[in-house]
Amino acid sequence: MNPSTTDHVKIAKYDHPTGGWGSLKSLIRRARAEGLLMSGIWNTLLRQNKPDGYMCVSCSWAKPAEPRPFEFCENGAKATMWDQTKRRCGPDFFASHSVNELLDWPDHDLEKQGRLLEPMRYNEVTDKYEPVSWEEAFRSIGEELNKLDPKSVVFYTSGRASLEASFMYQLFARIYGSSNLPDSSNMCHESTSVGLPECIGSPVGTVQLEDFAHCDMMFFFGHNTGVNAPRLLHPVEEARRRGVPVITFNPLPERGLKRFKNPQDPREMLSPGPGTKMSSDFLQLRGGGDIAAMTGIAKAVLALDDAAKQTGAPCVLDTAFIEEHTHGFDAFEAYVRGTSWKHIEARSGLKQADLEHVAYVYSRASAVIGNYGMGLTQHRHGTENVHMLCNLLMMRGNVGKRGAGISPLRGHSNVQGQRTVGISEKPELVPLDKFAEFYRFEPQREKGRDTVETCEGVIDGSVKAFIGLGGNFVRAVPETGLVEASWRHLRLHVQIATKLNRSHLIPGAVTYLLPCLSRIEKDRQATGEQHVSMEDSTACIHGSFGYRPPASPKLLSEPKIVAELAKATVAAKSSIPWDEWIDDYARIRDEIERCYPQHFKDFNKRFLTPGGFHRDIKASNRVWETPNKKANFKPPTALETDPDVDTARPGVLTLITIRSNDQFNTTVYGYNDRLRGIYGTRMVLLMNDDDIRAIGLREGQEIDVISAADDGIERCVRGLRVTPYSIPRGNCAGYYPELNPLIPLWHRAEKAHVPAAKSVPVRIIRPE
Ligand SMILES: Nc1nc2c(c(=O)[nH]1)N[C@H]1C(S)=C(S)[C@@H](COP(=O)(O)OP(=O)(O)OC[C@H]3O[C@@H](n4cnc5c(=O)[nH]c(N)nc54)[C@H](O)[C@@H]3O)O[C@H]1N2
Ligand SMILES: Nc1nc2c(c(=O)[nH]1)N[C@H]1C(S)=C(S)[C@@H](COP(=O)(O)OP(=O)(O)OC[C@H]3O[C@@H](n4cnc5c(=O)[nH]c(N)nc54)[C@H](O)[C@@H]3O)O[C@H]1N2
Ligand SMILES: [Mo]
Repeated sequence: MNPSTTDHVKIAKYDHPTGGWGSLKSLIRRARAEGLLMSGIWNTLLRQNKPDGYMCVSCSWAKPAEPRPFEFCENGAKATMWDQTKRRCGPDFFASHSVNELLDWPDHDLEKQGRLLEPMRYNEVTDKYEPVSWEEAFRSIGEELNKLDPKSVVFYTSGRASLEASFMYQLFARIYGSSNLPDSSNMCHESTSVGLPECIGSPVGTVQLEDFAHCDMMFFFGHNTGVNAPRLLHPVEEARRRGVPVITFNPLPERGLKRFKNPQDPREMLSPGPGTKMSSDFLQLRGGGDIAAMTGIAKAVLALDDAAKQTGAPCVLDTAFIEEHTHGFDAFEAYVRGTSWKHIEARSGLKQADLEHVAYVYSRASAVIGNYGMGLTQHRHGTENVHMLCNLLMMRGNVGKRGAGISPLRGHSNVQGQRTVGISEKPELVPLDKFAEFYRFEPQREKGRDTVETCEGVIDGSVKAFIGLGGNFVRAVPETGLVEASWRHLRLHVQIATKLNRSHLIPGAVTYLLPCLSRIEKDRQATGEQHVSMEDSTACIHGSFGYRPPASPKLLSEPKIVAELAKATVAAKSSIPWDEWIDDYARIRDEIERCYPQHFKDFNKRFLTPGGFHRDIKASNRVWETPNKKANFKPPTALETDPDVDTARPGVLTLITIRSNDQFNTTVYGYNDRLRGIYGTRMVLLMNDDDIRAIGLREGQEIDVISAADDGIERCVRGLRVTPYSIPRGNCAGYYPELNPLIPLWHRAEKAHVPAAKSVPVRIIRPE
């Protein structure tokens, strides 16, 4: 594949704040590139994240009931423009490029061709995609599915599809006889979905948007907020103005949590100042050092509590909360006391005095929010990272009260909601009995495959068919080499998508590309215009109203495609009136309410509420849905988040894979990462100066990177540029998905199976 690079590479220091003029300039350039400058796109953006508008297709951050005039950020606007581009990728394009030729194109160039226009079928003889009618596509896919063992068929969902589409999709899979329902969440916050219930009995966070206005301290662990959820910078900025300390832990000095200039505030934009200082303290810890860092803070909190007891001052621990609500504190306390500062410092890369300072600030705050992202979840001990943040918050009663709580910052705009309405490979999380009773079919009760188990099945041949409701599975998963090679043995490969990506270029025996409407577009069905809904990171459900004309008259909506696939495959196997549901999506919402009454009461009425309606999260009210009905302290098994990687071996570095400011997951908008000062290329390896010297490299040199997993599998990415950067020794960083070929499939979070993409053992070699 051509590397992700251009002829105009520049690496420079970027000292400007996030937001500011850089943000606006970047948007105008993007509008021009997509042919949208004079197209009404600015009017469209005014409807983004508004109660009567559409929900942004980028991140999952909360949408306020009283939005700002511009309730969008630089990256949300980029996502809209990328989605609503004037470019079109129709049959002409496919007639002039073979699939083999396209495999050489970088990710950016594939998606840049624009919106897919009509259904296409892969022709092995010509090695090209060719147009096919919808009727023929559905008929043929149904016929293929009915020849296969349902257990060998995987139904993947990327986190963008609506609640309505997702609910129908999982019903279709289950009626067909499969519970192989992996989701992008398996690569993302599954460590949260597994770790949080063990501690607090809820798979989702406990914080709502208004809590940010009432907190008096915040933690950020491993989240690049300025890039991946920029609208969250507004409540953080407001909190900073109130003097709220924000303490950030990250191996990279990410700009967004350093300085921010609000592009929506003319006074700030016109003032020459550097913008708001977003983190009161920024602790540049070693990658994978979070358990150690949090143990250090907990240790210092215990020391402060000991001192308070001696002087008769009020306790620092919230003993009333611990006694009434929790279990396991004694074991946790013993673990913390038994861990030495020497180990904590060595593992975290931070100083005792700095962690004591954090503990002091924490001990003075009465309502604390713990925000986190992929820096905690994508490790071997990702679930223990999540436990540890719960432990730290629970020591001072910071769960289930106003202004406080745990705040996993989810990824895709509806990834959390999909799990809520049944997209899950774990049968115990799904109301199967209700489905069986309401829709008269016998669902598969065995556990299905998650994402990495799907990859294993593709490699060993037990997975025979893959249907993707969005996403770019082959590019997003680890072990790219083996997965791509084995993918070609699939019998059936179907992708429902808006734009061309690399996964579409790896055909099976029978391969279809089914183009769909984006939710920014109007969706007309028999009873008129339809709306959909999604759940944000704070468990609020919102309606989303399409606004733009469809990119092509031949596109179908995701719910419609799912219904037609179901009709072609399992028409007579349940009592579901697929056509009636499609005629009026309100009927799908009624069914969601019937299956999930606790969360979706009066769904059709309430989803129109400005700011959405909040799902019933019991832990937010200190009701713990754990087996012992308590909130549980869970001590970690080790200080190290990635214990089986021996980075002490000479020449082994731990690679952190990251996103740039110019991408949404595998969607690469461009080659500039303005906020990190990297222009014109993504083929960089960010390294500590001392490591560069120790390994005998020089700045700008081209190197190859290989896996240091030593498991007999060769993994290599060629042509990276040595780039000195502020990063702890022993760590290096580079972009996802280009570096995914280096991640072993087995290198994943225990239990949750999230690929450990933030701690990949690698070595550097110089090309001959
Ligand atoms: N514009 C834009 N928005 C997005 C996305 C996008 O690609 N582009 N993706 C969406 C999706 S699906 C997701 S999941 C989220 C992802 O949003 P994030 O959770 O922010 O994910 P990453 O970009 O992978 O960045 C993780 C951060 O963790 C830091 N980090 C790495 N290792 C460690 C560690 O061991 N400890 C700590 N404390 N920090 C560490 C990295 O330096 C980086 O700043 O964003 C969503 N929003
Ligand atoms: N090394 C490494 N690997 C990672 C990560 C990492 O940090 N490091 N992050 C992981 C994470 S957090 C995630 S969530 C996954 C992401 O994995 P995925 O969710 O599978 O990937 P995306 O890049 O979000 O999918 C992009 C594609 O979705 C399609 N698409 C866009 N909009 C729509 C729509 O409205 N409908 C439909 N049907 N299709 C649409 C387009 O065709 C586009 O090409 O990657 C994971 N992989
Ligand atoms: Mo994600």
